[in-house]
Amino acid sequence: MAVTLQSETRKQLLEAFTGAGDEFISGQKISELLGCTRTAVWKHIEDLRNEGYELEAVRRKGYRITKKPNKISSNEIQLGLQTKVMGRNVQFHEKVTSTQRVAHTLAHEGVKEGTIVLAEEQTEGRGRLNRSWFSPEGTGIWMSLIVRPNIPPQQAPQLTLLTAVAVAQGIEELTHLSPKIKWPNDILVNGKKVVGVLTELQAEPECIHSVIIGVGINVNQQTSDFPEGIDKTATSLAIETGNKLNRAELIQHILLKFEKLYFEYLKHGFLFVKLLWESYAVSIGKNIVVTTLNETKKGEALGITDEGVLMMKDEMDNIHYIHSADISIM
Ligand code: BTX
Repeated sequence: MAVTLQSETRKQLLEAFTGAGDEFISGQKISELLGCTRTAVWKHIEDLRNEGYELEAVRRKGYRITKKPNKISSNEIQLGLQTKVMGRNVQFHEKVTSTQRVAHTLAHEGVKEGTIVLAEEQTEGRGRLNRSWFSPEGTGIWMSLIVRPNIPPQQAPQLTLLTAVAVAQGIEELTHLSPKIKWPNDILVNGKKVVGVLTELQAEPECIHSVIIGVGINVNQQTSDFPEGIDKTATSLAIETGNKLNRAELIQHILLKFEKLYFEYLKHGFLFVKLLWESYAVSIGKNIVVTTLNETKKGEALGITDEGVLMMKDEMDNIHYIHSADISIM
């Protein structure tokens, strides 16, 4: 109980500072707002400083925040978040094996749709096909989002494509970079991978219980931070823009984009997502190599079907429908 009260007060205080913008708020006003003594106000201000906020204190004027920490705590995500559902419930961890694993347990326990699990670091971040996802501390966005769409399980891959569009839109809005999507789940900037999306299901043959959408975004890493093996293929938004980004702000943008697309998709179907996806696609019309678990095929990427399946034409003009594979562009 004490912890809840403490975090509620912190939230109120941060909301007041956010609302005030560059203006100072007097100690008197803060104590009225929080219903606590001036000494308690001072204690809260000190706590904020310890959390990494920089505050200016001026006699007879009060306090104002001059710099926020680049943290992705629950408070930082929720302050200024404009969504109704997505990200309204945040489970934040400093360190987990994988946010997907945590989200699976929560989804099973029946948490609300739109719940997100976030971590500063993953020790066993995972990609598709049991591959690993490099998730070092404090530099990226390692997030799993839980949704419960009323769609047949075979349509769930559409959500991977929808998520890729939402993330690309969010990045575009905040950075003015030109992200491209490589089927099915990579987002590239200047030809290098900056985002991976992993969609997992809890479902029965006819019905989905929940979809757990994992999004990994390289935000503030420098080139030397990437280990051998991915150092030539991976990049981060900071490398590409030359600036560090506020991760909480990027999460807010992406959640809002996702929410708009998702509810529109549930109402009107996949077609408009498909068109948006194609506008970001890097592979359409190009010669590609498709690698599945069992074979490798070459041909021209024609586009995706209404179900989000990749269509490829081989040298004999045969059309192949690719449900799951890795592609590289020749
Ligand atoms: P993927 O299988 O398409 O990509 C994994 C491959 O990408 C790896 O084999 C490696 O070559 C390369 N790679 C690994 N880490 C990185 C990185 N940080 N940046 C660029 N390339 C990398 C993509 O799978 C799906 C990744 C989803 C990650 C999120 S993070 C939050 C959530 N929790 C979790 O455990 N996974 C998801």
